[in-house]
Amino acid sequence: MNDQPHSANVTLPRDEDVGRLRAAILEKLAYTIGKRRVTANDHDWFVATALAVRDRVVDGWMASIEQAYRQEERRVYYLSLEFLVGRLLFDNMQGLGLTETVRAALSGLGVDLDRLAQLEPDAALGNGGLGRLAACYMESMASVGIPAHGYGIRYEHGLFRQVIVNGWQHEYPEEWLSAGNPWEFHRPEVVHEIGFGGTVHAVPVAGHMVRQVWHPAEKIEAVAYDTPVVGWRGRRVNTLRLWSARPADPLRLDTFNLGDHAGALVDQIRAESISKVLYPSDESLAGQELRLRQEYFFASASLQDLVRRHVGASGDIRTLPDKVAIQLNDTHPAIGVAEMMRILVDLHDIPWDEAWRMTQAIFCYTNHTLLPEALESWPVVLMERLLPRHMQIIYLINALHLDRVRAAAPGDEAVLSRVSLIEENHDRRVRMGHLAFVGSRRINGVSALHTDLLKETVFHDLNTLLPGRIVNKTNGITFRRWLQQANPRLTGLLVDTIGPDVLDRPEIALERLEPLAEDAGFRRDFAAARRANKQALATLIRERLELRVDPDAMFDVHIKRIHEYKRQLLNILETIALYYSIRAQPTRDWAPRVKIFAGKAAASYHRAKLIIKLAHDVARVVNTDPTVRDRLKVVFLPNYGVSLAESIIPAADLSEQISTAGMEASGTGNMKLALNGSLTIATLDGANVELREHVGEDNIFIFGLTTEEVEARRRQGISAEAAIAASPRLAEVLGAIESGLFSPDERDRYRDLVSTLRHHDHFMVCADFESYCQMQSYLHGLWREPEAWWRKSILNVARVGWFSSDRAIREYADDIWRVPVLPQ
Ligand code: B1N
Repeated sequence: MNDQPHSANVTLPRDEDVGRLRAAILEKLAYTIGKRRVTANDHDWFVATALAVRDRVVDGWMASIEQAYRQEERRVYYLSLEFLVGRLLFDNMQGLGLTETVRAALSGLGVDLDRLAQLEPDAALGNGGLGRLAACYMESMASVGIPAHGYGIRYEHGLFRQVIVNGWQHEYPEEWLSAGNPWEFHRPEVVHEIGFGGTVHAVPVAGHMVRQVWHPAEKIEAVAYDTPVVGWRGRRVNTLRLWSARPADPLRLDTFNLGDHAGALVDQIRAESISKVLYPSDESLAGQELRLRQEYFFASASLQDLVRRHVGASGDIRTLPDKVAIQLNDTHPAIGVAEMMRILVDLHDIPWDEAWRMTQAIFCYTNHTLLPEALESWPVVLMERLLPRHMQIIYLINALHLDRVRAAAPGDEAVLSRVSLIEENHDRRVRMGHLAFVGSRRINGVSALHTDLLKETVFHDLNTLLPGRIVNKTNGITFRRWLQQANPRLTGLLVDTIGPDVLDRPEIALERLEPLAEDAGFRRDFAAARRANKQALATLIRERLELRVDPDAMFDVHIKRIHEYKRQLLNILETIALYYSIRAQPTRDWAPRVKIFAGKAAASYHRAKLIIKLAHDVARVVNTDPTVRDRLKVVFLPNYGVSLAESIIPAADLSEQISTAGMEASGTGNMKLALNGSLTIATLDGANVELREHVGEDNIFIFGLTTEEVEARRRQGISAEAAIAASPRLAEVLGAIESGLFSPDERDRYRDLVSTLRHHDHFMVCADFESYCQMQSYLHGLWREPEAWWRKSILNVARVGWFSSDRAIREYADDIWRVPVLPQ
């Protein structure tokens, strides 16, 4: 268990506040949960506490909602299929300044707040960085005072629980709602009907006009669940509205009465399956019909909801673009562009051209990846069957779009086929990125490099045709969660040394840390805070894996989804090389190192699962080899998620950000680790490029091929034979894996894997191996000079303020949404 105190150096709560809160908790325990102190278990205490805290949120929430109505504020709608929220207790207490009051109220009842907090299940409604970014942005929008609503799906099962059995990943359903969710408010009265399938009929209306009327074959309902999102210091409380699916008719009574009891429930199951489970596909196309149903379900419910709100408040649909900005988090909600046109043209009788101008003024789109396997496209036949009216609308958008293209580039058939919303190779497909692009006023990438590549690659032609729409918004992270909550020890030290406004304006205040890098006394305190965090992580590792690690060893951390482009394999190969070096010179004075891995593989991504198995096979050999003793340990922590990240990140010394250059759009773990004092070993990829600019090139450790060099290599061919011939240690490592040295029970286990590395090194694992190893041994040396290491570590903390999600959100507010923010 994490034994950290969860907050530090805060003023003591007042006795009367403590007393009131204690009474409120006891009231919840009695009258909502139905228990007395003597029979309450920890979970009851958690729920009672959460409900008492939630009560304190409500007034501010209502005030924010009323203010938005009264002042007719322009609102931001953030549409995302994923919100990787994690736990909420500390977010809410901290936002309201209640943490110490709650702690004292509970301790008077003999209950420990930090123990309770561990009982809250993570809301894991996301796969990785994209979903976590949405959660950070929701928190920052409330903190900088933007009237914002998040819209998504209330999945009954979030991202699967990862269990490792004999080194292999197994997936189990995640049950975050099984004991109820104390934060949400069910809104049974907020319901929208969602149609699928059926036919479209042209109905004549006044004059020569016709109206297209869609008669869906299937109707289901989206019902709202609201979770308040508390901003820092309770400045504003916004809403995360998640939709749950239910059948329009719960039971077919006629079928039931005929005795077909299961058949009578078919519609219910079909409807409810839409919000049943999050697709565990990160950076790959889910592809199934159910996924498209999820996308349309939540996009349609959200647009109906916001249009109803707007028309209810202003009475005029035509002012929608003045009052609303909709952000599409990747293409997952891009069908919303066609849905908006349907709402405007078919339901509100707005002429097509005007509706299209309105739509383009309302939507903006964030692209998060260039990986071809993640660029969404849907077969035209599927769209025609499931969303016949939307397919017509997309055809018309495309026809008008291509007319403009023809006018701009007469006779250029190649350009025409590249910018068409319909891909005509093999089966015909709708390119969702293209649809999002033409329907949006702004398109943004998530790091400077990624945005440049967007302009050069997937959106090259569209950017030429519709110039000026693409802008960059480098990602950010919320420091409230990733520094204050996750690392109270470091936060306490920062408050003591550079002052309490590090909590309010960390982007500026952290700079005052800079001179303290030269202060030996401060370095000692800084190292001591980190030592305590490492001790806590060592305890967690011992409890979960029955493995002892030395808290004085370098904690070398590689935590993220398992993917070939993220190159956990490169790290494992280097680990094996280090293992052989230690065995070859067992008496040399090796600085101890713990290699820590954590991350989930998509259930169907066999190669990623094999990489997890290899990490375990290597761990078994290394950790039990008596000649290695404690100088190298390999750890794989199962079931990575937000809460586990909060335990690992404050204890990390070295951050692995080693993706193949050009492939990681941004990364955000890189920012979280640097903020907590890790040094970074990295390729020039994603936001690592900007991290280097901020922390300075002496304080980050860059290796490997650049994006251009990777491209050039790939053009030459991707055989790694030359790289292997030039590196005896790489040859040795590959030979060992291939021969079954780490898999004596199944000698061929890694044959294909190694053969791919040798002959089709698409991810440049072999190409970058030597350069990576050299940087690792340089860092090994640096770790032996603690004063130099801590100096760099402190400078990292001092210089990463820019990566705050408040900064990112302010940029979105100014350049993209055109909404005002609170002064900093
Ligand atoms: O989005 C993050 C970035 O920091 C990461 O670099 C990027 O890899 C990540 C399909 C995705 N891009 N695309 C996805 C997720 C789920 C899915 O079904 C694609 N995730 C990212 C935040 O910008």
